[in-house]
Amino acid sequence: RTKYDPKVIEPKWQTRWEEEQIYHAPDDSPKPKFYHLVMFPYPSGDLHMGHWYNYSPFDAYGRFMRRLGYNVMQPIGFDAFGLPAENAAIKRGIQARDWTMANIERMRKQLRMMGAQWDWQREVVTCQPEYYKWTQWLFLQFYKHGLAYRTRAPANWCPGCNTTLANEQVLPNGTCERCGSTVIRKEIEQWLLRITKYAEELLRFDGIDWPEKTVTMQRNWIGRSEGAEIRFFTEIDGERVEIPVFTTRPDTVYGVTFFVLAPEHPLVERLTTSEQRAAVEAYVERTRRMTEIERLSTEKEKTGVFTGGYVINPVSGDRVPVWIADYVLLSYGSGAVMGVPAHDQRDFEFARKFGLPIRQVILPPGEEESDPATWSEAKTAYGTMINSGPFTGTPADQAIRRVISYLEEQGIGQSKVTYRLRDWLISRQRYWGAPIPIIYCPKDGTVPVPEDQLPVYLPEHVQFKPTGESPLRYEPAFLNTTCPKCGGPATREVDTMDTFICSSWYFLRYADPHNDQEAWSQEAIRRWLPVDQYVGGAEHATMHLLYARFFVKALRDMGYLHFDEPFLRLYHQGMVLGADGQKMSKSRGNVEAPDKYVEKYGADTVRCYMMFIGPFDQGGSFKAENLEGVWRFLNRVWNLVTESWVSGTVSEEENEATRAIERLRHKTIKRVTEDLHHFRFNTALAALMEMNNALIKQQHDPVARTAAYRQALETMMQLLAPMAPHITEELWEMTGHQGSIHLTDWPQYDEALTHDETFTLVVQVNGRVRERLEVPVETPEEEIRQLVLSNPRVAAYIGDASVEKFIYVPGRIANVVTRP
Ligand code: ANZ
Repeated sequence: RTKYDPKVIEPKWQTRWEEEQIYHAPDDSPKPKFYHLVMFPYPSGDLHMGHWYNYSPFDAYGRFMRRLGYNVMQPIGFDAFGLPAENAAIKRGIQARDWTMANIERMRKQLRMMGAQWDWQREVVTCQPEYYKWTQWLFLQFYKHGLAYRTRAPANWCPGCNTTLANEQVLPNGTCERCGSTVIRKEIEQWLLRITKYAEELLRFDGIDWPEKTVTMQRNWIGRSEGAEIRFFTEIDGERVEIPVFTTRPDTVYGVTFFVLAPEHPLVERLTTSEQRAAVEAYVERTRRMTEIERLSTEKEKTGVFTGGYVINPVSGDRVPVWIADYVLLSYGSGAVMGVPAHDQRDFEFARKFGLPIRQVILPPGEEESDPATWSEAKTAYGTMINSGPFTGTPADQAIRRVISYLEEQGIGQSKVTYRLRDWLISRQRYWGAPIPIIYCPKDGTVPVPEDQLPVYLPEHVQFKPTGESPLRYEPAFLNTTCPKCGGPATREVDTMDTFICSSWYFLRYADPHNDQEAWSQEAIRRWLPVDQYVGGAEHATMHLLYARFFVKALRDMGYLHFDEPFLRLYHQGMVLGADGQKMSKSRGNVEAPDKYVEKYGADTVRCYMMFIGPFDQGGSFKAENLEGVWRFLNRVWNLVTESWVSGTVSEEENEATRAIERLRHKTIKRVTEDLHHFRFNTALAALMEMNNALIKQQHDPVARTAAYRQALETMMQLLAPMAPHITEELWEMTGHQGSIHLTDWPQYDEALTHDETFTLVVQVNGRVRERLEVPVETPEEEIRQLVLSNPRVAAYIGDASVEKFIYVPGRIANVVTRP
């Protein structure tokens, strides 16, 4: 008998699998494809516990699908551009590229040690020119189709990282997602992608199976609002100036008692009177230092300043004062709000604070009109229009429609849909990213780099200067170039692209990773895409997962793709926590590195333990001592198979014992199959543990030398293989099988054999037959007794009498004898 030694068998099989390329998904397989994708890692240094927690069950699922007969493509790569590399380079005086490539090398080793079925032939590394050439090419396609544009726009500026951030990278408390600094607003020239063009389509999730929570998060992020635009107007220096507002409640238009502009609104300056100028300017300056999130906070006390100007309500004819206030955002709607304090809570608070009039114009059902001075909050419910001139009396269900018709007839407004989603700001004033392939020529202006001149190489060595500008500005060899149009001197764009661009298309590149003629061939894309199942963290709900959908839709419209949604089924893993139940973090001191445990127990134990922690989507605590339990389980499997495998002829006999073994086998196949289909890896393992224990119990019985027992051992190895690929492969070989266990067909079960065999128990009370019960064979006498005595009919015959004797003839009769 040999000892289970993962240190020997794991590297052995990893090498063999790679030599034989058994996990490569060939392009020309006749089997149905299954594109199985996991979010690729950022090469930050080492695979951490979270990677193991994510990848182990993911891999088990992919292996399961392969065994079910699919040509499974399970690629891996590295999301290799981004700030951490640049920050590490600055801190340590090394180059970002060297740091990144060294980390990738380490992580490749660790990914191999995991024993997952990665298709290494398809690896992509986003910071390599072979990849980012096509990232740049894609940018040019977006530019050509009017989906990329440059504008001077206020940006979220992180003073800590010295760069702009996308809205999605600013936390709800207004700080930078990466470094925690307070984000400020700053105006600079930047590139944006027109994701808003797809807002409407991005709200639909047709034909895809995504977690409801993620769908809701994306819907809220896109934030569709239906309402109207109403053009208020005024006269400035004898000129009629219109100021549109967006409102979801055009039915409240008679209740407007003031008007509010975002402090940055372009008309603020012209509307402000000289008496109010100093106060207005001070307020504008103060607002500039706040984030959108702080400004929108409903807890915050309302602030604002009167501009001295007035506008006319085009529906009621009322003249109302114009204020500025930070609760109105420039970037939403039209950056202006009609103040209806009676029916909007923020306006109500604002009016109360500044003593502005409040006028009720909506009567909610079942209420009487009342004096707003007695109210403690706005009446936001829909209702009948009152105090609204010719509209007075219009019922709630017609109010909005009628006001909008009127606006349209009069040419003073129309119905309008507004989205919270903003265009995607992709310029980063940083070095370690894909250069934006644009040239600025004093004569020809903005000129895209011709496609045949791609890639625009990112210099491998740069000097970092704390200027807040891209270090590329200080690299003359990069900066200075010639204009592709006129041949005159010109300069390159020095900003690089947000790394979320790289990850918005990597799943397309996996289908055709070595193509140096195009980003992908139609043939490859049609073969592999869309992704059948995507696994990754829920934290990507609004950025990566929204951007990738946008890319696919835009590229489809350009004619490069034939499908609408990138990821048909999405699955989020839970989070693996420290032993204390807290998130693992350096500051808590509860971080556990997986390598130590892989070293001690081997990858199979760590993999299985990860799956055993709890339901995959719920996460759970990593408790080092619990690895022992899994380690013992695998040892018991090892010992059982190596000790009780009978080579050569076995008995083909069939009897009670072999039939019980067969039922156990079919039952376990059924349980494990159903569990794996539903990502219930913990219960699948529990079923295998039970099977293993049952077989161990009979290891020295005569049944252990039967074909049924031997087949049970084989099935157990086959069912365990997706979770513990090395030990099962080794045992498979040791027990004389040809070829890899991972290429065998998934065991099938017979539904009839998954149920326990039963017999009809005749139940007598005082010798007379009173009941018949279907009972599983092998039910112990104690259970039979309980079953019989708790049966309602039997109980009725016993009545108040007490049971004197219980006689059981196994497999046939139970007789209850009572004493009156
Ligand atoms: C008048 C009104 C009366 C409003 C009323 C609401 C209730 P959602 O649903 O989020 O789209 N608004 C419009 N533009 C704004 C901006 N740039 N910054 C801050 N607030 C803005 O909200 C739409 C409502 O938010 C609009 O409808 C407007 O207030 C305000 F009883 O107009 B409402």
